[in-house]
Amino acid sequence: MKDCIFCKIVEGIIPSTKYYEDEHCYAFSDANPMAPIHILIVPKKHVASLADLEQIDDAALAACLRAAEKIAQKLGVKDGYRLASNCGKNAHQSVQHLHFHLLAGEKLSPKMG
Ligand code: DGP
Repeated sequence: MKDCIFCKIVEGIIPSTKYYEDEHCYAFSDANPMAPIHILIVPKKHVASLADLEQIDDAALAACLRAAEKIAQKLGVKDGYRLASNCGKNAHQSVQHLHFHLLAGEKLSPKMG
């Protein structure tokens, strides 16, 4: 989609540090890391958020979720990770292209809110 930062990253127009890619999804470093490992996993097809899942195939959604464990294994993540997706204003979603934050590399806050 025109004017979507994450579409431009997927297309390689905006550079990124890639961690994983398959036919459905792309994963890259978050520009504003909140943990020693902070990677964003996005579907290649533009969809704004979890509120619009009917616009992407189940295979694309599954690929994003499965990518997290693949990346964790590739990076040798020990003792777990968090996978989170902010959806909408109240959750402070700032980029309107569905993305999953993969956070790891330290003991994460037990607070989710
Ligand atoms: P959220 O608040 O859930 O919408 O998170 C959006 C994340 O996207 C935020 O952690 C910072 C990251 N981000 C925003 N713009 C860019 C960018 O141009 N490149 C990269 N790598 N990350 C970005």
